[in-house]
Amino acid sequence: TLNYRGKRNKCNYITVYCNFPVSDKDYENAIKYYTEALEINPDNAIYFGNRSLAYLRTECYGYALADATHAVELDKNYIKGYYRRATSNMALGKFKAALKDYETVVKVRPNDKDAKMKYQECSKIVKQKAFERAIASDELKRSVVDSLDIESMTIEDDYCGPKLEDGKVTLTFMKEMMKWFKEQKKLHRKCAYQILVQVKEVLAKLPSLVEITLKEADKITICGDTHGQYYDLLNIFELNGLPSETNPYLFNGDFVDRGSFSVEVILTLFGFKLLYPDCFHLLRGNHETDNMNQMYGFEGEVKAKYTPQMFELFSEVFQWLPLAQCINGKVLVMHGGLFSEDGITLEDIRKINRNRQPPDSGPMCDLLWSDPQPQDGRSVSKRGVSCQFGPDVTRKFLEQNKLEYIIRSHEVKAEGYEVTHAGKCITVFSAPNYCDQIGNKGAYIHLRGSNLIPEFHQFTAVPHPNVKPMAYANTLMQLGMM
Ligand SMILES: *[C@@H]1O[C@H](CO)[C@@H](O)[C@H](O)[C@H]1NC(C)=O
Ligand SMILES: [Mn+2]
Repeated sequence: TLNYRGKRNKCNYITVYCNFPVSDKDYENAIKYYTEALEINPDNAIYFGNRSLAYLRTECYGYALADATHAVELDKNYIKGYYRRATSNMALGKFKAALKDYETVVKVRPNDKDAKMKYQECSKIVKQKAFERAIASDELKRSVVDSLDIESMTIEDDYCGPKLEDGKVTLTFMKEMMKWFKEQKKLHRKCAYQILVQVKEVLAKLPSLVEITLKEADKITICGDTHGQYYDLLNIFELNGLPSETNPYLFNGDFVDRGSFSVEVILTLFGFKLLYPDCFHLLRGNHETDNMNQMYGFEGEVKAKYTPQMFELFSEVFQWLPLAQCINGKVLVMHGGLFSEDGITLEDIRKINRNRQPPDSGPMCDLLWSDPQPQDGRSVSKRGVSCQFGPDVTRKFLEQNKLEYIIRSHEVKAEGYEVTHAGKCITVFSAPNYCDQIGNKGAYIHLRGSNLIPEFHQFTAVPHPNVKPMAYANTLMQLGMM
C-alpha cells in the first residue's frame, strides 16, 4: 500500500515514464504503474487514457478500447480519450465506431484542424468499405487474374533488373532479385505479376492444414513474424543458408505490414515458394488480411511501389495461404494459437474453407489471432480479437490430437522465442528490434526428423536504409497521431 507521498511520487514517476517510452519494457512498466495508480484513484480519466495509449502501443487493442471507453465515461470532455478509443476501433477494423468518436471531437472543437483531418480520413475509409460491400453483394467477385494480360506487358529497354527465365523463377533469378532489392530497386511490375499469378496457383492447391514428414536426417528451419524487415530476412539467409531442397524453411505468417520493406519480403518469400514448392512453406498470419494491410502499411506500400490493382491481387493470394502445418504428426505450427472452444480436431482444421477474409470468431480466426496465457482456462483477448488460452487448454488439445507441442508466433519476445505451458507451447518471432524500437532479439527454430526437439537460434537486428517502419501506414495509425 502506498501513502499519499508515495502515491504522488508514483504518479510523477508515471508522468516522466510515459512521456518518453522507447521500448516494450517501458510500456509494460507504464501499464503496471497506471494500474497501481488506478487502484488508489479509480476515477481518474487521465490514468485510464494514458494506460490506453500504452496498450495501443503494445498492440493490446481490446484493453486499449476498454480503458479509453472508461476514460470518456469518467470525463465526457476528455478529448484524448475519444481519440484513443477511435484509434483502438480503427486498429480492430471497426471504422464506423471510430468515426463516431472523431465526430464527437469535431463537434466539441470545430476549429481544430487536426481533428477535422482525422474525421475526414476515417470518413473516407467508412465510405470506401460501404462501397466495397455493395459491389461484393452485387456480383461474385472477379479475380484480378482474369483482367490481367501479363503477356502483353512490356519490359522497357532501360530496365536492367532481374527477369524470370522463360516465365520461371530460377535460383539465379532469386539471387539477382534479392541483390536488386537490397539496393532498394524495384522489380519490374510484369515480373511481380508473374510471381503473384503463379504463386496463387501453387497455394490454392494446398490444403488448409499442410502435413509434412521429416526423415531421420532432415532438418527444417521455422521462422516467426518478419513484418517487412527485409534486411533482417536477408540476415536470416546469411546466418542459416539460402532455402533449398536440403535446407527447407517454414515462415509462420505476418510477412508484411509495419516494416517498410514488405513488398521486398513478400516477393522474396513467394519467389522461393515457386522455386521449392515442397520444401519452402508459408502460413497465413493475421496481417495477411485486408483490414490489417489498410492500417499498417502494406496496402499503402504496394500502391506506392506499384498499383492498387496489384494490392488486390496480393489480397487474393493471401486468402490461399494455408492456416496450419503439422510436422511428423507431432508438432503443429500456426501463427496465433489454439481455439476459443474445446474439442477442435486436426480434421476440423483441414475442413476450414480459408479462401476469404478471416471471420470475427471461430477456428479460422483463432488460428490467426489467439495468444497463450499463463493461467488455466481461457480469457478475453488483450487484443480484442479471439481469446487467450491456458496450459490446460493446450494440454487437452494436444492429447486429443496425439500431438507433442505447438509452435506459434504473433507476439514479440525479448529473446526472440519463449517456451511456455510446460514446454508444450513455443513462440518464435523473427523480427529483431521490432519496428526499430522494441530492442528484442529475433530467433528461428531448427527441428530435426530424428528427435523433433526444438533448437533455438537467436540473432540481432542489422541496419536498414533510412525508411522508417509504418512509413506507408494509414496516417491515423502513425505514431504521434494517437
Ligand atoms: C499522460 O500522458 C501525457 C502524454 O501523452 C503526459 O503529458 C501526462 O503527464 C500523463 N499524465 C499522467 C498523470 O501520467
Ligand atoms: Mn500476428
